[in-house]
Amino acid sequence: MARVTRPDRQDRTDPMKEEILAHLRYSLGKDAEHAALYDWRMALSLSLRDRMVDSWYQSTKASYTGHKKRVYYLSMEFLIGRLIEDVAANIGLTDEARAAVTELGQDYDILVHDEPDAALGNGGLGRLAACFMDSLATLGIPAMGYGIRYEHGLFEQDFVEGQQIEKPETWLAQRHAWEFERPEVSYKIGFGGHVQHHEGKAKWHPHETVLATAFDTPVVGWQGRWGNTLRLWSARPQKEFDLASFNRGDYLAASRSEALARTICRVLYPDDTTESGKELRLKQEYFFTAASIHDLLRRFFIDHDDIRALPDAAAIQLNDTHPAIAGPELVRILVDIHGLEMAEAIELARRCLGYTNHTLLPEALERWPEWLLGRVLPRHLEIIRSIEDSQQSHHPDSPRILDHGNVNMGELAFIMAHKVNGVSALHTDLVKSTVFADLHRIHPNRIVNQTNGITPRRWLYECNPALSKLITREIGDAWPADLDQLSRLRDRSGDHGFLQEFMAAKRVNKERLSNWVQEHCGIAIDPDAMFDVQIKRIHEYKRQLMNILETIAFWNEIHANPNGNWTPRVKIFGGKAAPGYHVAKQIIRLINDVAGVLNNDPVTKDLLKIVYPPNYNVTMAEMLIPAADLSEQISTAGKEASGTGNMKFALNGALTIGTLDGANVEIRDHVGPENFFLFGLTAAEVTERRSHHGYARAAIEQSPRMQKVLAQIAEGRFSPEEPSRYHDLVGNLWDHDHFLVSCDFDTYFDMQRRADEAFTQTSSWAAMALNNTAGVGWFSSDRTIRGYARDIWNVGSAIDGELEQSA
Ligand code: 8GP
Repeated sequence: MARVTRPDRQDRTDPMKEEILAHLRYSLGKDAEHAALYDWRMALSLSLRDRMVDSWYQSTKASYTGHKKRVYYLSMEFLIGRLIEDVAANIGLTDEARAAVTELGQDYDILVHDEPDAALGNGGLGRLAACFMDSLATLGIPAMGYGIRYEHGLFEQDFVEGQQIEKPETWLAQRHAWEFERPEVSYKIGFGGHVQHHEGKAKWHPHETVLATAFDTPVVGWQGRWGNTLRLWSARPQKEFDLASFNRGDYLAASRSEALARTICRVLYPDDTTESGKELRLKQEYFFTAASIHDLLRRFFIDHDDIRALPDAAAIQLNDTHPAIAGPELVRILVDIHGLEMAEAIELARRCLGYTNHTLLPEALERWPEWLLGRVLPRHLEIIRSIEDSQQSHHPDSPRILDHGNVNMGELAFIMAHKVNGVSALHTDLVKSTVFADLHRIHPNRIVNQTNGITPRRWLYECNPALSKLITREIGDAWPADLDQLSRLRDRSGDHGFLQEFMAAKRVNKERLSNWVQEHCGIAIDPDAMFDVQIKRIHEYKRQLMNILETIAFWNEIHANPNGNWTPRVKIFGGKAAPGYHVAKQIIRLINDVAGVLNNDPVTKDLLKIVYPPNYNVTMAEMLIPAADLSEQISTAGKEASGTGNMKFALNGALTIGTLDGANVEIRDHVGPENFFLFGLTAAEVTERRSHHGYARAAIEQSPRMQKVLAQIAEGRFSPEEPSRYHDLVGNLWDHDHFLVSCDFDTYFDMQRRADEAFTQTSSWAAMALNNTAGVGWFSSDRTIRGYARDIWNVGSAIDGELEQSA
């Protein structure tokens, strides 16, 4: 396969500036004098998009002509964030774009910040999908990401009197610069109705249908060598609107079908903790999965006649169970349309499918009531029964898919996939020994591990120019596509001058953040203080609660000895709670209440501050992570499947304070245990401790420090206007504490003081920070994708040599 080369920029007669002006005029209908910020931003984006298109076309053509096997990554979430800087960096145009915009009299940074942060995801799983898209393109693996083009992404968070309120997100209120609408790519997706059986054949007659239409965003990898497509589906009514009803004056009836279609892709579900809208979520899942399966089959039949060759042409990856209906859908098409026998269809579908598990939390494992699935997808329920029968006939002791009136989507995904993967070594072991223990016994070679990774392009090169430039000066510019090269920085950990430069880059980022915090939160923070950051979804298992309790304990300690030799700290929080998750919302409120008291305490305010900016998103992460000294990864061991924030922080030279959970275990191995603040029970100890009745009370009774903090909260020290506000939260810690805050509290507090002490030793801290950056090259998502390509997908790269590096 000929290598796809970067379009030669010298060939172009129009420099960037002319292209921007041309887009302003011909795409936006404005001239420079009348253009608003939106027009400039769009013109810049469209100019950058133009520069991606050639490489994107060439790649698509090369995958067709080379008959390359493709990866289809099905995900309900793609948390892509902003794209201007990402695209410019990947195609090597950052400087050119900035210069052009500046010459045109505009402020490049203001344009960049005008772009909405595309938040088509909740958290880790969605951001992982976005990093994977970047790596697939960088590695030249022909791939397509399939998801939903939600009209409203993840809600915008605001705080009113410290409480989270949710506002609709509106990223599509303005035109999305990067996408191409494909009205000609459209599939009918049915719901409901009945199944007709005749002469051994089944035919599904859906009751309602919507059209899925495609919107394509090119995803071009590092240096523009290869481009893939993110194809997001939007729902359209099959019949535009009912003119007869309209003419009768019944305007609501006239647009009923339109309303149904729009509802399907209107919002991203915050997650499953809200009961309402379950049926709609099931419809969303089937909607995008079915459209994607139709689409990949259409592509397959362009150059194949025999459906039996599908596994050689398509690897379909299910990002969690959300697209698990892909198994029954593919079987349905193979049996009902292509006439295959059920057993052969199941086997063929299995050879195409892989399933990634992202969580062990029981509430996050999807289960649909059988009656509901049968009502929305009657033929699929029949097929699920056939899959169940086939599994039971081979393995009578197999766990059931259909169980007590529910359809277990985890079991379905497992049984229909040829490989199932966990996302860190520990998580994969736990998948084998807990949720899927019985299935693992029956299929011992099916579960594999693929430890998560992050794209170094966005998470170092783009978000941390100060450090990137220093690294490039030291080791050359190949590292963004070969992150293992960072290990060469280890040699410099004894070089005082270099360490000073390394920390000077950190300082630049801390100053930038301090200014932002002053401007947006009205809080003065000192860049000399330790910046301690915990950013992620708010959840009991992630233990933001333990962090804020420790903050109060530290505050008490300072009060007891105000002239002590304390290390100043800024505690930074960021994250959203699912709207229906009451306890998580209480934790947010508590953090804000505590911040209100501590930040105004004249005794401690120069030593301890709390900052919690609302509406944490990808863009905010890009600013917070480069400025962090300490990364909080403190989940209850055995609960965080992997984490990816932990990798981003270490890459940017923050030290981790953390438990042996998820990928923390592997990060610690890579950076060296001496460069990591470890505390807490192990996963095995957590299980053991839970078996002791009253473990929380016993632990708290042994910790006067924690008792005092809990008493202060319970007495209303942080909520004087409503002293009982946190009674339940505190009561729950004494009586239940499912996530063992009580058991890890003291060791966490002690380890924080060790971190304080270490931070005062500036040169050894710098060396530890450098060893983090130097040690985490392995966590590039390029390495992860190489692992999937080799162990799960059996695909190659269209760029010579790209998959040959060690995975
Ligand atoms: C997350 C895991 O919690 C995190 O540990 C992991 O790093 C990440 O997936 C990527 O593997 N899980 C989710 O985001 C998740 O389960 N989201 C549910 C809302 C669907």
